[in-house]
Amino acid sequence: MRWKAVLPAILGLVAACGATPGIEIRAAVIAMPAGPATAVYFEVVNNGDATDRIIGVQSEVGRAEIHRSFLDGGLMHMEPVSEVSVAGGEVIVFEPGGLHVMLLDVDELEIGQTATVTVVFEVAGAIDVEALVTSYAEIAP
Ligand SMILES: [Cu+2]
Repeated sequence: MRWKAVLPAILGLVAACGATPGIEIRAAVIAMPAGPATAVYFEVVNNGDATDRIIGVQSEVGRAEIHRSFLDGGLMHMEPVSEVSVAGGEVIVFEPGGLHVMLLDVDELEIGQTATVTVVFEVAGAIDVEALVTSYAEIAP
């Protein structure tokens, strides 16, 4: 039977089409740490119809918290966020100047390496993403 050879090709095709139901996390990067803290950025896509919520984050390379940056009086501040709602069909972008995963007491990292970041959803559960360590200049040119 040729099925064994065909199945991985089919699975690969499904992944490439982004046809996965539910939550998808893409383009995950970790800004190269310049000190004990840095940030993780990614896009969360809710391919389903129902709202889900990010209720926690974890990482193998540091203590992780959800943060939001905001401008106040011309100065950039940030604050912890306890949860992030992602409506059905919605894309939420974690990016410089907005939502991010803060990594504290972060390990030494090298550009080009990947590290696992776990994003915990209320419904979808824990989703692991491999985040690529990237220079901040490349993330926020
Ligand atoms: Cu932060």
